[in-house]
Order: sequence, then structure tokens, then C-alpha cells
Amino acid sequence: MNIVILCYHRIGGSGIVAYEIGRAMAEEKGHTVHFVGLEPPFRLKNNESEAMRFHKVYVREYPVFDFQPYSLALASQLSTLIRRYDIDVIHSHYALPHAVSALLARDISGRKVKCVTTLHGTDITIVGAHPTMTDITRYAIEKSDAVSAVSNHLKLESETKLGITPGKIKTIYNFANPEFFNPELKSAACKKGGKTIMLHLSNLRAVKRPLDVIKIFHGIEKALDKPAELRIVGEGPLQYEMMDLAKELGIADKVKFLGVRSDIGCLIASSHLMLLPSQQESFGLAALESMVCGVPVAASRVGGLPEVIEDGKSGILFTVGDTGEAAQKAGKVLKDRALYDSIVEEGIRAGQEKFSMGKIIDQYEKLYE
Ligand code: GMT
Repeated sequence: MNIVILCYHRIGGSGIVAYEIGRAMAEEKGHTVHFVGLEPPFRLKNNESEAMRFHKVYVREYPVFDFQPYSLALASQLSTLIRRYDIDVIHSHYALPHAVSALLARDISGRKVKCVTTLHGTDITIVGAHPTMTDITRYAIEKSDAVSAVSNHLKLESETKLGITPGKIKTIYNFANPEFFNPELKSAACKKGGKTIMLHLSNLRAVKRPLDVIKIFHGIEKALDKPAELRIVGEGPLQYEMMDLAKELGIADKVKFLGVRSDIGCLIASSHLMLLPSQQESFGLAALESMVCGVPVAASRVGGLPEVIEDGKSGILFTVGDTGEAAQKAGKVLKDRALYDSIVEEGIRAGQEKFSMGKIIDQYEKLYE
């Protein structure tokens, strides 16, 4: 098949999942894949080939526009690519604007290309749920030939919030590429030191509740009998408030802000616990990446996270916003070696079986067919 993949190129779950699907379709399944957007997915940069290439969308800047019309430039250039490369499938990641541009490009091209859309979370729960965008999001989903959501929770949310025809959306879970995330990373290069290391990985926006990360770490480290450190990976609007809170709580020297990093697997593997106290999370790719590296996750019981983590078995779940509960449960696990080890083992097992990359790529290929 000749496949186009549309995604947000920035480092984020949906871009990673989109890139890995494209890579597997090209390298493992023998299809030809065209990524189309403003910038290539970051993992593609050193990996272009005949079977997998990037096409840049050029947006004409003109002073008459208050905002440059990216969605239209994308649709227009996509219609050319459909004809030039005889495209069979356009796979849009994140409903807006990709799925709408894909539908428009199909109409312009006059070809029978199939439109597949994957819903990732905030495209429904925040962007699509806003009254200004509900109708167009519903339209994009209903008109797509096939639609997937990354958890049962997101599928249900989409059906109820947008009134989507039941049965239209199929759940296909996120997965983590074992080349970058695996239990072996813990050896040699990514060894843990003497301190108890906790890690948070996100874009530090309100939806991730990053201030709770500081509070939970504070609660845990008070109860531990050895030194602890919190590492924050990523950048975002709440990072200065996080720094202020750490200072106020007297733990500024124990909280390290590492910024945007590309060695995520190693950073995870050299930690003892991942903290993910999100307000909303349709799946929580960072949780899965952590589990398959053998690092337990303490996450809020929201969205699709209970489909990823079984509380007390493959990780820790707590009520969103209840930093006391989170610290108490996480502290207990960190102090009980046998419980910690069983959670590590079960996390790796669940991650590798329920969310196996091979099985999930097969599901996407079936959806295309
Ligand atoms: O958090 C976002 O808004 C970004 C979005 C993305 O584009 O990466 O994340 C969503 O998609 C990921 C990949 O499917 C999911 O693992 C995340 O849980 C989801 N984020 C939210 O639902 C908040």
C-alpha cells in the first residue's frame, strides 16, 4: 500500500506513535510511507529511505491573513501527493485539522483514497469538546472510513461527548518500541545510583498537574530513609511555578529540571519510580514506556490509565489531586522490596503482552485493509 501519515511533529505521544506505525509499515510490512507536515517526526530525521520519506507543507505567508491557513495548504498539497504517488490510505493522527484536511484532499483529488483517523485524547477531550469545534470534529470522525482511539475510555468519551455512531470507533492501544524501551536498559549505561530517583516526563501543562509532582515527591522523600531526587524531563508553561513550589517546600536542591531530552529510555531506566498525576490522560504513553523498562508508575486513576496500569499489581493508581494518597501508596511500594519487584515484573509482562508493538501494528494494518 502507499500510505500517507499526518501527525504533529513535536515530541509528544501522538507523534511518536504515528512515526512508529509508519516505520513499521515501511520496514516490517513492505509498504511505502509518506510523512507530510511542517517538520519531519523527530525520529525520522536520520532514517529516510525510498520506502519512508517526508514531504514538507509550505504555508504561504500573506499579510491579509490573520492566521496562516495551514489546514488548507496541507489539503492542497496532499491532493497533489495522492495523484503523484497513487496513495491508498491517509492516516491522520489527532483529529484536527489532519482528518479534515485529508477528507478535503480526497475530494480535490477525485481519487478513492481511504481516510483513517486515530484519536489521541485532547483532540476530543479539550479541542473537540469545545463548542466551536464539536461539529467539525464529529464530521471528521463520521466521514473517515475507519477510526481508532487509543483506549476504551477515549472511544466512549468520543461517542458520548460528540455523539458518534456506536461501533464507528475501534480501540487500538499505544505501544512502545522495544528498541528504545526495554528492561535491559537498566544494565551498564543506565545504572541507578545510591539515591532513590523519581521521574516526571511531560510538557508541564496544567493537564499534567505538574505541581502535584512536586507535592508527591515531597511527601515520599520525607518518609524515605535514604536520599531522593526528582528529575523533571520536558519543558512547559508551569515549570517556573514548579521551581517556586520546590523552593517553598525546601526541596529545591533535590529537584532537577533536565529540559527536553532525547535519551528518554535511559532516563527512565535509571529511575526507581515514574510520577504521572495527570488531570486527564487518554492512555499515558509515558506510563507504558516506564513499565516496559521495569520502572513502576504512580499515576492518577483517570481516562485510559486504569486500562494500562492495574493498581497494586503492575503499578500504583491514586485519586486525581490526592497527593497524600499518592505519596503514601508510592512510599509503601518503594520501602517493600518484594512488592516493588513484583510490580516491576508484572509491569514488564503486561507491557510486553497487552501492548506488544507487533500485535498493535497488525491491528493498524488490518484497519487500513
Ligand atoms: O497530551 C496531549 O495533548 C498530547 C497528546 C499527543 O499528541 O501526544 O497526548 C495524547 O496522546 C498520547 C498518544 O496516544 C496519549 O498516550 C496521551 O495520553 C494523550 N494525552 C492526553 O490525553 C492528555
